[in-house]
Amino acid sequence: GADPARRHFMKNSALAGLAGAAGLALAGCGRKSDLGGAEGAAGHDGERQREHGKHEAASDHVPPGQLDEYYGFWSGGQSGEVRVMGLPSMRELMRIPVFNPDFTIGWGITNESKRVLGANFPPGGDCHHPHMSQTDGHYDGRYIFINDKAHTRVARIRCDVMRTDRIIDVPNVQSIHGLRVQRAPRTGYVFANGEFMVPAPNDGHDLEDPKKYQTMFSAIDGDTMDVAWQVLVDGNLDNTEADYAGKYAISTCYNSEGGLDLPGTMQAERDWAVVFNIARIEEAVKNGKFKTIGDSKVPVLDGRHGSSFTLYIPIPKNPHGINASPDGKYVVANGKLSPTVSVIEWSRIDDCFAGKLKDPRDTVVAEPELGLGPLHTAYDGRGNAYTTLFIDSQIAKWNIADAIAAHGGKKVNYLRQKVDVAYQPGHCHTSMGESRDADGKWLVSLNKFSKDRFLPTGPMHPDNDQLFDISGETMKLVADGPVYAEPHDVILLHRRLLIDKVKKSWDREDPFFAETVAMAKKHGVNVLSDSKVIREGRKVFVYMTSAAPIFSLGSFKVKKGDEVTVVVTNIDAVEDVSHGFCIVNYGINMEISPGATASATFTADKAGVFWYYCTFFCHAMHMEMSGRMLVEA
Ligand code: CUK
Ligand code: CUA
Ligand code: CA
Repeated sequence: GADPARRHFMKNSALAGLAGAAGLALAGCGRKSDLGGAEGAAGHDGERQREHGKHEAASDHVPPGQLDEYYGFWSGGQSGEVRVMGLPSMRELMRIPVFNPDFTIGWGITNESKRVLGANFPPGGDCHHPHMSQTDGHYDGRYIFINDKAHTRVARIRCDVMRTDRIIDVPNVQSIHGLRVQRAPRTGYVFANGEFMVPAPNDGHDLEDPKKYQTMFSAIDGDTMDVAWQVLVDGNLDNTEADYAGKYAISTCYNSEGGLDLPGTMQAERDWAVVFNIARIEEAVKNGKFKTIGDSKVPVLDGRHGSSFTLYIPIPKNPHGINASPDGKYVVANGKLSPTVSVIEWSRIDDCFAGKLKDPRDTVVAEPELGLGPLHTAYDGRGNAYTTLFIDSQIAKWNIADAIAAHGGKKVNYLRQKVDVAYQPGHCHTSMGESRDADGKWLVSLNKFSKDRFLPTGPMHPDNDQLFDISGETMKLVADGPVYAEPHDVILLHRRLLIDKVKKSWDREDPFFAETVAMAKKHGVNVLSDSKVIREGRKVFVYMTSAAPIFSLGSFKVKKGDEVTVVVTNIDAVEDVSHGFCIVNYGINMEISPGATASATFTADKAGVFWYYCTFFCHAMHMEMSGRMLVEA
């Protein structure tokens, strides 16, 4: 366990930071939470722990040669990538470049990746929320969607090849933060929150008039990656979630005040969660009851207070995460500056939209007090919830039914356990926990601080993603996992969802490089067999194949100033024999895995002899897998 003195320091410094910045005192709650620590919970839960002390924590050890039982898809934060990990080993298996140029595979260099990234793509992205497509509340293994907070984009990753295949800009808003998928009947929509409020259109007018600032909730068609519709809201939008019936999406708002600085966002005792009525919105769009903004063709509806499309549920205070329980009954908004979470019952949202409930607050069926800084909640499928407490550096395990009973006046303790984490957790996530198949085996706590848990690495520390066994009555810490900045969220998926779907070589008909193959065809080139150099004015097309350990062209000649397109097709059908194609001093590298065609276009702006070589160690004679580009002055 952690040294109590150090934990105390961490808690106080986090509190001081918050209070100092905002000119607020949170001391009243602080005292209380000191009693609510792991030690403090002993009365009720200590007994339980002793009683069930025989339950040994499961091991994170996966013996050599054996496979992990779970896939984890980790957001890479401002690295812009998604990381594929195995669980329980927490071994990193692969990285999927999404918004980030990556020299490893030539992401941002190859023509195929530039078709995904778009022209003039920015230097990276800030991705927080990876979510897999679902069908009837079950993960379906098709796609993973992820947001880019830094450039207001949403990306789609194909699960069969684990590669990004679409990236879109979301119009009319600034910064996509919260992202979730429609669970039923299927995905369907990808729901995306616009976080920062700006004038609309944001064209240089109304700069100093915050009353004209606004943001919107967006629904993207996950099949076509078109923005289907947007709904204008009051306040800003933080995280979002969807129900299990396909009727609603719901987003938290921490800035109902419309504040422009930190104190400004903390004035109100309650902000809100806003519910979107999908059927009513679709109906209005169908009937043309929308406007468009500027050049954008996206239908925009007005969902501000008084609209029939939305419901504003008051939630204390600056709520952050919002998480639906896998039984399909509840959704929990996490209070952040309030020590509570608010349990909302979906069926009461039905009632409220039907006019049967007067007060939107009546949709809240419990508001358990858990500790300081509740941010996100996960579920085990056995009726328990696990909420991260950022300021307390803990996870609170609590029972949903007991919290509802307590809210109704019954004398029951809904708290099951509090465990210390190291330190300051953001999201936590359970195995299969965001689907009907929540299996309650593992929980990962994504801790923002690692402090003293790893060898020092300079002023910047890794995050610490801690693995807990939650299969028994009590949570048990199994492993610490250092990770590069700055994951926010993760999904943990049983391997059965993907293990037979993931391709081990590229299908020659794959759309990822179909445009390149079509170009070759127009040149009369069969990319599987031809080695050809074709000139069209100042444009030169160089076609070759790769088969360990040779490129089919040992050299090719161009003139200085030519626009050169090199197209390489890997005809090695052997699993795992990827080749690379790097031109020295030319900033070109691309990966060509079995069955793939890859291409890169550049200007031959330097005369001379430039060697190209293979960057993947593919063969005993890999060092010899090279050739020369001859650039005539
Ligand atoms: S957010 Cu980062 S800890 Cu972007 Cu889901 Cu809560
Ligand atoms: Cu091909 Cu190394
Ligand atoms: Ca607020």
